[in-house]
Amino acid sequence: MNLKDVDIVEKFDDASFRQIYLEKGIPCVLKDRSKHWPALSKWNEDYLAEKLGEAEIGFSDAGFSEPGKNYMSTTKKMNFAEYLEQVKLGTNSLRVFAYNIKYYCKDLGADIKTLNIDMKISEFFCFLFVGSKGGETQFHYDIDMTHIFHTVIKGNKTFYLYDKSMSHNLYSHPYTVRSYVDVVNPDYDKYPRMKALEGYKVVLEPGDTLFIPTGYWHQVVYHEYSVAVSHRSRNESKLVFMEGVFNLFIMQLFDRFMNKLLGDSWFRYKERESFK
Ligand SMILES: O=C(O)CCC(=O)C(=O)O
Repeated sequence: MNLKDVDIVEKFDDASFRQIYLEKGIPCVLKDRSKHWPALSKWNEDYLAEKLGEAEIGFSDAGFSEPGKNYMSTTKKMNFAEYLEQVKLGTNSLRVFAYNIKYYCKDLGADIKTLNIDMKISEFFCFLFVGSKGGETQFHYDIDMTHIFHTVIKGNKTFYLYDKSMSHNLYSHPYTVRSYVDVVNPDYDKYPRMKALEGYKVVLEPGDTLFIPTGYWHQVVYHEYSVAVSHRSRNESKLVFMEGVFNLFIMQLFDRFMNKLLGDSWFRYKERESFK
């Protein structure tokens, strides 16, 4: 498996970003796009607990990848304040996955400003991600086929990234946006095609914004308590936009229906297909 470093863009200009990364679909880390956000200085645990502590949130665990589980399904609900207490004690590796912060908490939402990039970036679909040591977001690409700008506010975590052309070597499951391989501990006996994988690895730190092009596979590993938000920008291609609509409203619902109907045997069928 070949893992390259992601380019770090220190001096941003829109034309170069568009030409070198956006149009070619190559990820990069943008430095300082978020330095004017109040979130970077304000979002300590006490402040988050004050603003969001009472909210009952659905949390995800590693079972995100277990047979029969749906993409984005949650495992447990609890108050955010209770979760933060458990994280402080190091007793919880659950994660908040894609919680619409601008919709559910206007005060925290106001601490996130624009990225000052010359693209149509959705202000409404701004999602919060929280996790801690031991937490992991398994392999997937984003179902709506948008470009993602993922900005870390606290802590650091590692992203593993692969282009869509690597789907075959990632044993992607049909009717889903999921792969069940683990690039951190690759099992080459079970998944020999993984040896041919070529992708990127990057450790993100507070203030870094990772650009994840449409349809890019990613697996995320938390090394410590980390808080991040992601912005989305619609792909300019109508065809890609339609693929996102199809994924969300047809493919995903079909997969959920089959999960309910056939459970484990539906998962085993998709797994067999992924080996072909
Ligand atoms: O950081 C995470 O836990 C997941 C991030 C992710 O999957 C995304 O932004 O699409």
